[in-house]
Amino acid sequence: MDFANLPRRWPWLVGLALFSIFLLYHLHESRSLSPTPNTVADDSNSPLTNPYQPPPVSDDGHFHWEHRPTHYPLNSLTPLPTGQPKPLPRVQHSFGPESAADREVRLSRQSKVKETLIKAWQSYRIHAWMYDELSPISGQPRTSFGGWAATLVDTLDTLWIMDLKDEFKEAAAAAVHIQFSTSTESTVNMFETNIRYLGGFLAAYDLSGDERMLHKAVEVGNMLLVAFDTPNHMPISRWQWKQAADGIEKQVAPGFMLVSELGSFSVEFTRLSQVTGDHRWYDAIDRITKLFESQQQKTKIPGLWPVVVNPKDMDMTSDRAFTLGGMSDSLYEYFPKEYVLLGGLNPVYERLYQRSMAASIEHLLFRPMTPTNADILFGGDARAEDSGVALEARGQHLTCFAGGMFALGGRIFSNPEHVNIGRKLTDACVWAYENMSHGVMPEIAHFVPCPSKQDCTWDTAIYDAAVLERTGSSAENLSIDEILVQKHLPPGFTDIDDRRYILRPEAIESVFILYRITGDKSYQDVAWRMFESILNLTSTELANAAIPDVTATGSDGKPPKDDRMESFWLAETLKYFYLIFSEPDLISLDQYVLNTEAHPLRRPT
Ligand code: DMJ
Repeated sequence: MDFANLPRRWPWLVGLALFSIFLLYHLHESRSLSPTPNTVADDSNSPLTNPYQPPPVSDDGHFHWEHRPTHYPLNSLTPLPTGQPKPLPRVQHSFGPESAADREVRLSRQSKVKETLIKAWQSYRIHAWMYDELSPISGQPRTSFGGWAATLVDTLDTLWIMDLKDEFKEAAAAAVHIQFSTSTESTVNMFETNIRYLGGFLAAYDLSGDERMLHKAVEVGNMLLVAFDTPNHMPISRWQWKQAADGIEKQVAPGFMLVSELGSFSVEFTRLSQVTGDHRWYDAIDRITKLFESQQQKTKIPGLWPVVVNPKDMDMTSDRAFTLGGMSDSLYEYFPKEYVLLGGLNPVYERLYQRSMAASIEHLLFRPMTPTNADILFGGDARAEDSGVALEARGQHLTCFAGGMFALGGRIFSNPEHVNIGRKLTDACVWAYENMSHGVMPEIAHFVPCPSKQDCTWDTAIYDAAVLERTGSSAENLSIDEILVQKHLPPGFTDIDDRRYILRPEAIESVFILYRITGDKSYQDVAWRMFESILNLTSTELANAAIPDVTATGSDGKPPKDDRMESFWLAETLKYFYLIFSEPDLISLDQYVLNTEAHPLRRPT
């Protein structure tokens, strides 16, 4: 060492020292996010040339989930599939030129949707900023999903898509300060955390490229992974986060879990592995997928999984209740979406889709008897009895997503019959909207199932008998006409089991997907009628409110309202209404898959 020249060289030496510290730091940090050493053969399957680097950890005084010791370390990790994504069939219709008149109508409808979003967002911003929800009548803030600003995170990508970039910037900057190391609630719902928060941050990152959104996604992902630290690596769905953070008590997966809660981590976890190059998340969902596949033909209705499963004992064969609706829905929705997100490189998702849809067509889908003999289908429920499978001819608003699922699956797997089924399922929900007195479908209703899906003729005697059966002894002294009036039953409906409309998206979701797939412009008109009806019932001074009974009529001619606005109103419902009136290449279904909370995630190219 030439000490005489040291003064001239010191800036260079200091630079070298700083660079070495930087390098050591990043090597250390990337190890803490990388798969367990030696368990993944190599990283060549990472879709990234620059694997994810977390931001420098400052001693911020907060607990970090990735530092919690693991009780059940993994012996091996399944990495993301390797290879070039397959060239999948085109999803969207090839749209031609649009007339000036059509464009004018479309844009004016779209601007009304945007206006509705802006009003709700500004009210949230003023009255409930950083809380989970705004109460749309009282203006009170509300905590409902962990206390991590659910509406803010869920709406990030909607703001981006609607070109509200200043609002996006403000929300993204605020989101950086959300603390996932703690929660205002003692039990956290991992399904909701995954679809709303992880999905929300991933889409915000995919659309904007804002690295801070990726860091937040990783934070949420690290927390979610702790719920998989169980002996068999199956997750806990209703999670006592505090005990988990303490790390003293070992966790075990529950013996009772809703099947959608177990089966709906795949899309978000896969995207997180893709954008970070860290396979731990993909490995976690791959274990669940393998369980679903191993039991698919062993359940009481082979091809389908029951509503309740047992992750603790890894058993899905006991429960007898089956549906495509609430508590099962996104399990099925995610098979074609996960296939697409993986660029067709894991064929298991096609098998899961094909077998479950074949069983659904046979056991769950039914044609309701309607006065106009409409050729439509609802997704009902089924119960596996010892004597055979019994159909419950219930239609749920939640099941309205199935039209979009069949249509997307039909396109991806080149099956026009599935696109056709998707259309009929979508049309049933549209029919239900249009036949309600205020133009909005209730949460759950019963219908008369036609004996055949092929043809069906209205029969008043059969309908009346079904209404009387559903009504039971409470209507002994009433005539059929009195019952129909008293129960506000539109023709074709035999009962309305749950009269709420809670600002849900599933019907417009399928209408949007069918429009993008078929190019049928009548779906834009359907969407507009739905939008006007929903707005007419739900608008408040501040935003939009849930409706406890869509059949009721108050003194103002409308049903009363509930003081509740779930974040999916901004994340999903308004996004779909906006997108159906946008240029078809905005969030093209050939470039994105939308998670079950309508968060668009980039497909591989
Ligand atoms: C949303 O959180 C998601 O769409 C979920 O899959 C079902 N329920 C709500 C919307 O209704």
